[in-house]
Amino acid sequence: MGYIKEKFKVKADELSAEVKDLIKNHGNKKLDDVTIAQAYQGMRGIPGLVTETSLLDANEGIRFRGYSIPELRDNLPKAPGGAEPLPEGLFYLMLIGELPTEADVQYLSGMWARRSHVPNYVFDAIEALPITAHPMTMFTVGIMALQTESDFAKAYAEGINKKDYWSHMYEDTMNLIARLPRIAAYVYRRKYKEGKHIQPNGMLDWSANFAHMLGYDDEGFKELMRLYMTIHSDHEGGNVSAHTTHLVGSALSDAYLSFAAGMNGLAGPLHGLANQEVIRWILSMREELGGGIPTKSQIEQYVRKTLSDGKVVPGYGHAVLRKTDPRFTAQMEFAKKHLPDDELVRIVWMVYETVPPILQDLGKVKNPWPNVDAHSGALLVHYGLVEYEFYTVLFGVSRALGVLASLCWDRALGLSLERPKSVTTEWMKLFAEGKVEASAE
Ligand code: HAX
Repeated sequence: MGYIKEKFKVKADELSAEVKDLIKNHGNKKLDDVTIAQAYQGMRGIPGLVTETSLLDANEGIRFRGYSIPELRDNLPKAPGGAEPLPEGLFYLMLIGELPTEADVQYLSGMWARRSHVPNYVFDAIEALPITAHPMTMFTVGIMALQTESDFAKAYAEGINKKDYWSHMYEDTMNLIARLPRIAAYVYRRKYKEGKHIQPNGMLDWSANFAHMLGYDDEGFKELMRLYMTIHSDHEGGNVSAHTTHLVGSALSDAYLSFAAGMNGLAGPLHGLANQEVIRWILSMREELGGGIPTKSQIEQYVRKTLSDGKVVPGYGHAVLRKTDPRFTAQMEFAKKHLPDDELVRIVWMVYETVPPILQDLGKVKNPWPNVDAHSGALLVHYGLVEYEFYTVLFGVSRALGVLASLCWDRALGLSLERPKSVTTEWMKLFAEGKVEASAE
């Protein structure tokens, strides 16, 4: 057993004992009351999930095991000569709960490089789809084809003890994270670069190798990938991709099945697909206004037209956050340092000055501030990755780090099958009139 796996086992045993005590001594303590509005409106704010890897504060933003994004940028190991954190380090932090050393990060880079082989039938499955298929569809089909490799599914079929579930989930997690960049790059090169594929370079770190396989060997792009893969990885447990991965995993579906399900959620425009929608929206605005940098009043008019057409302004708003997303700020800082004069970046910043007061004036939008997706596209376009339909795949590769680390914890803690209670509107009406009592099934 590798030393990270051993360390995870020690941590998991400790926490499992604490969780057992917590349930035994305080299991009946109420976390919250649930309102009728919460049941109809997306279960906002109901604390019904446990996720160890990160915690979101509405005003402060995400913290990974207690560390904010600026703190991660200061404290996680970097590539030689680089300034952005290596996502291998963030994965270690999420999995083990401690900051990694340089050696831990190198160990993970090496392990993922060694495990990165993708069998040909995965590429064949992607090839079977029409070239017009969305990259997220190709990506998910690739992940599903790879499910044949699941260590967890094989072990379960052979009849393993439930105490060992975590060990097989750990192996699946490491193998899947190692292989995702290859699958994602294959999708990109197949769809946009005439099927001219680029072989991996096992000497590079995980993000740099991904950039290389996509066809971008620029050092600036590699740094962007390291930052991008770090900040998109996790956003506590209730977002659609994390929650779906966890939910499907609770049926003891393996990591491939669970993660592919999560990716189908990420592919929705109110979640991860918003990153392609933002750049599509900005490019259409620029085209409609005849090119160049629009004025603030032109942007304002375009925003108002979007709203009056019954559409959302992509990249703005959030189900939990109530301030500018620190993931947006991190990308803005990257742009200020590396590409302050980029035209698209300047438009993104003008949109940032224009949109919040308009959304605020609507009176119903709970968070008028930008989220992670409002900035990412402009950075990618700058380095030449202009095929915006691919952007959610990049998000998906990163999201694997958080949701798969969480899946290891789910199995290590022996979390139960997820099965909340549902009721009908007829029942809700009777409840509102005091004619039935809320009670567990
Ligand atoms: N533009 C226009 N209207 C918006 C809006 C926006 N950016 N954000 C919220 N609203 C509207 C909602 O559609 C809702 O309107 P109705 O009552 O008419 O249905 C109202 O304001 C209240 O919504 P809310 O409570 O503020 O927001 P929700 O928690 O329901 O939804 C969303 C959160 C992220 C889905 C929402 O803000 C949105 O649609 N934003 C644009 C899409 C987007 O950027 N999604 C990415 C979010 C981050 C993420 O997951 N990234 O992967």
